[in-house]
Amino acid sequence: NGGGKGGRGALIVLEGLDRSGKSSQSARLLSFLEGKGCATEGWRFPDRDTSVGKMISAYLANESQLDDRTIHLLFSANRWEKRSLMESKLLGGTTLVVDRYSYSGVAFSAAKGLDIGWCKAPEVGLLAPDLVIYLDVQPEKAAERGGYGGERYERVEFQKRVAEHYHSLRDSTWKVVDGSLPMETVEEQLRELAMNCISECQDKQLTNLPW
Ligand code: NYM
Ligand code: MG
Repeated sequence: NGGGKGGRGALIVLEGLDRSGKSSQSARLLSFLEGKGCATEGWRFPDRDTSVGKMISAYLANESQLDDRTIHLLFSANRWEKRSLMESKLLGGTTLVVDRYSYSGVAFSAAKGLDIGWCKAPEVGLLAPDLVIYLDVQPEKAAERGGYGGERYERVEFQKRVAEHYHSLRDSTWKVVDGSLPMETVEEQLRELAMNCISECQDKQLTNLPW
């Protein structure tokens, strides 16, 4: 809780394949942090509520067709349109638990065959997370979890390529959590990682993605 000591909030990102448990775990983490009296908000990307987000949502639902580079830039724009709000929330002491971020942007587009450097470029200048929690689940296992929701990208062969690209993006801010463990075990690990991150980053400056 930055509040008491006047420190900034933490930018905590959850990443993983579709059906890796990110959304459930973000919700659980959020209510845990709120219960601790920590100023926290849950965010997600794509943020489907903005006008850019609505275009993304239609694309994912196969209701519109867009060129691969065009949709890539829309996903990025959807983060850019939230950057200043993100910064002011963090500086104001609110911790953000964010379901997907730039790593999804790069891993999913690169899995289509786009150049990784090209995919990273529009992300440069966005805020760097203090902690990235990667929920590691085998693509085959994820697919068994009640199936996919019928959106674009929700095919096991594609998800395997996404997983490879995620792997190549790992850096020192990443913590890999075994997402196939029981939900309560995963939840406990996330709580500890998040609490440590929040107390460690209070006096650290916000930085931009190092890409
Ligand atoms: N996705 C998500 C991307 O391809 N690029 C991005 O930048 C982001 C944030 O959108 N299959 C993909 C990953 C998912 C899909 O996300 C929708 P969700 O978390 O299912 O709403
Ligand atoms: Mg999904």
